[in-house]
Amino acid sequence: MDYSEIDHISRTCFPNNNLKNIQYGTAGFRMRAELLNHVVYRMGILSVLRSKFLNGAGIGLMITASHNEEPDNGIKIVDPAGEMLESDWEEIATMLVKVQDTELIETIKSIIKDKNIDENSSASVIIGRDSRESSLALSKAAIKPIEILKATVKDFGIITTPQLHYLVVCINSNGVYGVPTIDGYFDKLSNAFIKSQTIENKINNKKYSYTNQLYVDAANGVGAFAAKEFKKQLNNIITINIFNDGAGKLNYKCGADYVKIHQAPPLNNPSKLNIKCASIDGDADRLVYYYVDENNKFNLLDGDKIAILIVSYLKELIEASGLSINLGLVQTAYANGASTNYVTEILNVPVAFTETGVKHLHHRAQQFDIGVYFEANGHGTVIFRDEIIKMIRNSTLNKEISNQQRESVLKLSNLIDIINQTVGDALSDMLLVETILYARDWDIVMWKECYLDFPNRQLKVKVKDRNIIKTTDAERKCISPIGLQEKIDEIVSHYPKGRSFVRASGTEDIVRVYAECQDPMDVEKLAAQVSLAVYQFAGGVGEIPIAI
Ligand code: 16G
Ligand code: ZN
Repeated sequence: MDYSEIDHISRTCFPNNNLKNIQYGTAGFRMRAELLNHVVYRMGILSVLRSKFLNGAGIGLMITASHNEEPDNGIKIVDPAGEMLESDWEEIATMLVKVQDTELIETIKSIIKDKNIDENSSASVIIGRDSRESSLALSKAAIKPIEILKATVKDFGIITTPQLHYLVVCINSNGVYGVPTIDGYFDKLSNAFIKSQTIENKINNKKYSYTNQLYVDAANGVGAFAAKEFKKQLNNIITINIFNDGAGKLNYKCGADYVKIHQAPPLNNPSKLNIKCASIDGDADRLVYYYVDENNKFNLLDGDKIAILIVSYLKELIEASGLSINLGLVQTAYANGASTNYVTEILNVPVAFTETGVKHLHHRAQQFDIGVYFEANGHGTVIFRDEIIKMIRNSTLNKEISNQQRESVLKLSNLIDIINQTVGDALSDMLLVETILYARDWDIVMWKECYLDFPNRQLKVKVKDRNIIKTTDAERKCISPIGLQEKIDEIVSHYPKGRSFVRASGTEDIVRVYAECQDPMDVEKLAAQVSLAVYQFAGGVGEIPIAI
């Protein structure tokens, strides 16, 4: 491997800017774009090492800062099965980004030695970037060392994060998962959606009715490109009206994160009442739905509502198919308690909890035959075990089963193709939601009313060192600082159906507080009291607490 060139370019073009506290977090590295040059250069190197370590398997690199504001950017590495980078390599990534320029080559050599990497193995990297102005230069900086190290680079240019995950999986599965091109992605999802219109028998429930009009807030991000392509391909079936389509400022008062946190419509929202709207985030891996009703009330259908819609429909199909399939849902502590109650008590489907962050949910979901996972913020998907996919596909050919069973397995088989199983994908999830609403002939109000969320509130508290907060039990219990959990328990005990937890954010230098309870009048007070407890026990600084 040509280290002298790597070293020379590193020192002359991408010197370390010695950022303190830099860390490969749940979303990779994320910060102001101008600080990222040496980070992306070194991640280019690391992706080659990771690929060689895995005997030449394709590794993904995505340049994006998702829902962050335009001046930010970031980079994350995608493993060959479309999953997030393995955790011990996250530590290596942090270390590689931190070392001084003079130590870079020695560090690369020591990684090669420690990991027993065959330097002569081939290496391949698949790269994509979002639509930020800074993304092109950063992707060039990441590609530079990959070329010097003579690895193969497949640069797909401006694509959504889930498209990158799809491409990585297609390339590594030699096309079994799908055709490894952007056209292949659109064709796979669009064809399955078109097919769903013929195999789903829309039930006429007389009261509510499905409408194929959908307004999509694309956060002025890369998702607008993908949404426009689906609009074109699916024009005869669904009318997708895109706003915040790229002309405005990225993520500014729009997008899934804004809508979820502020519980308010985005900028440029159509003024019509009771119409079905969806918001995706800046890199199109999160989706929420919403509508404004006749009383001008904003109604949010977040990741929990999407998960429940999917779980209930899958359960119905599995039961009707007669197949023995174990279905489960994975949530985090942020899931509204009413959604968890609905799934466990009404649907009788098991719910597992994990820490925040896609990789945790994804891994837990793999333990079910069909695992649905969603964060309340709208990031999620469904994953099917390979044997279950085979079983479903084989059943569609089985002549011995009843018509009702065949119909269900055909529907299940087609749903598998609508879903981007590699990671949460806002547009694939949107097509899935539309398929289910169509099949049930539901409008958005009917969907919203299947259960009522408990009132909830999130606050942030600034503390001296957020790492003082340590949690257990999927972040639902705080074990440090001592005494804080007891205090939270005491506060919560005064509120019917009260629940609250605190955790250190993985993406911001703050502690997050979540609170929910039965009475909407109480929830602000509960959140404020818990925030005050955090402030007092965990060394709060500045104002107490900051409402978001
Ligand atoms: C990252 C995670 C997201 C999580 C969020 C929590 C991935 C790809 N993204 O954006 O899943 O919800 O962090 O942020 O894992 P927080 O730690 O600041 O609350
Ligand atoms: Zn995102």
